[in-house]
Amino acid sequence: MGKHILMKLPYEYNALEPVIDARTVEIHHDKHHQTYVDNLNKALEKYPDLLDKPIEEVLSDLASVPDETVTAVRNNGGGVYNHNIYWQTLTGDKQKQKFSGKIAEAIKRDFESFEKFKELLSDCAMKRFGSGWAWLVFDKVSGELEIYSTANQDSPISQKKIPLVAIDVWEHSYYLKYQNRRKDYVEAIFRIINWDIVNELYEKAV
Ligand code: MN3
Repeated sequence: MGKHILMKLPYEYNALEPVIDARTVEIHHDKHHQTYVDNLNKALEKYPDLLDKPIEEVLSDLASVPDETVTAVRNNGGGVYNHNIYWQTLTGDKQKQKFSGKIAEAIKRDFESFEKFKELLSDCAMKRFGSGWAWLVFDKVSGELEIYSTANQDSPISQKKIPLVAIDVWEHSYYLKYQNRRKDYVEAIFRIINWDIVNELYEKAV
């Protein structure tokens, strides 16, 4: 496999407007996400065996990563993988924003309703102090959906959970447009979730 490369955005920079402005998408993807890729490659340059593995495999087994580089891999590998999920599960396409499929049934089963789910995930995103992520994940052990947050770039995949919806609450994901109003960004992001893809991820996970 060799070096990690930055995933291509599945849409134009302006595709998520007005929820997320083009400039934010451009900087977030081309600069922030790219930096995680570069630093991950640096962190693994002395470990060709690890560099050859898909990042989700490395993150799923951080115990196999040498001590001297594990923090850099956790932070930058998480940064690469978490953003891959983030871009992939957002869309400007109205058709794909329809809450439907097996995932919709499962959300209603585990959280009562879409409104309740939204309330719980928003609340989780608001309570994450500082930088981090709020997630909807599938927990392989319990067989249920779960909402929780991680600090920094820690990834659910390192905790045996499969990420389905990702809300990046680092300020770089919203500051240009929303400044300090994380709540407005979180409220708006529910309008651009790509339920088609989230459903696919869910069906693959169960
Ligand atoms: Mn980010």
